[in-house]
Amino acid sequence: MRLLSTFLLALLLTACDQQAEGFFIEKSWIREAPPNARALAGYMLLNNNTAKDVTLVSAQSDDFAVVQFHRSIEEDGVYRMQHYPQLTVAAGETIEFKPADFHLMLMSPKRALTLGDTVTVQLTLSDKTVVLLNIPVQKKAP
Ligand SMILES: [Cu+2]
Repeated sequence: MRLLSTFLLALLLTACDQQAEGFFIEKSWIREAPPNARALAGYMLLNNNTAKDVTLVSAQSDDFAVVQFHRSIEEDGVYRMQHYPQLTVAAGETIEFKPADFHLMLMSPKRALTLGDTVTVQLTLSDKTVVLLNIPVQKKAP
């Protein structure tokens, strides 16, 4: 029994290792906004478990006119948003997009998006790799 448990644990660890390899994005969500909102915010966790920096050079979606990388910065109690034309996730690092911090700024929606809808966002990396995300519209983080 002990041997079996060890074996299962080893299998489990192997599975986790495989899942954690490379560059991957998880926990993505778009915050639900009123129907007349001119912009929505998207959040996610970018994991770079590779030995090389990964740079995002663009984002786009058929559901929005423009998608940008932004970061909310507080200065003297006032939040403003900084636009990042591109964003680098250093080797071995993670960047968390979360409220009041980095976010995907999804501007000028082309359709009304409500709770439970899914938005496809295409991220392009500097090496031309395209990452497709299907991001759910939710009230809060998954
Ligand atoms: Cu923004």
